[in-house]
Amino acid sequence: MTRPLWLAPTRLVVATLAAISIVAGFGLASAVWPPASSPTSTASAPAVHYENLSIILNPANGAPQYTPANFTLVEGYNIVTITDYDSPGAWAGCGCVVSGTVGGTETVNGTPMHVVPNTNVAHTFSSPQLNLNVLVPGGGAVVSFEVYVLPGTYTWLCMAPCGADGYTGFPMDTPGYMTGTISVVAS
Ligand SMILES: [Cu+2]
Repeated sequence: MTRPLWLAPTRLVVATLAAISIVAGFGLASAVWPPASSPTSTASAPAVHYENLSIILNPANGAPQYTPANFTLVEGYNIVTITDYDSPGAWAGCGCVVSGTVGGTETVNGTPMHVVPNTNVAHTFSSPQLNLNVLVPGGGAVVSFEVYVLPGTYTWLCMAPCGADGYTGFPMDTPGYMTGTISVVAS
């Protein structure tokens, strides 16, 4: 029995269509699946640690104090918020330039600033080791800044003249009030 003449061309067409489908399928697969070397958005996103500080008036002696004064940050990017419940205070002669933060800015009540008006800078959050200088207005202001830090132990202090003798005296130079320790742990 002889094979019908039309069968061979049909098989050829079917085989050709199958081959095209396989090639097209691979093309689609490679368009959908990223190569193994491509970075994924979730794996490489840096984690940010958040730390909230307040400046309150000590209930026993009325002196302004950071709370907590000793705290931990995590290696990498940290966003620190300081709420200052002390009274507003002008600081004549203060250049009040922000340094050591991401972008060289801080926000005061949500407004980004590189220089903070010295008509109200009650305290600072500063660390010479980190070249960090953040100005903190009083009267309930909320200051926020981002900082990149490496593991270690750093001292912070307030540099505004809030002591009994201006730039010296309680509570300025008193640990737990206007100076303290930042511990940065490895991420
Ligand atoms: Cu101070």
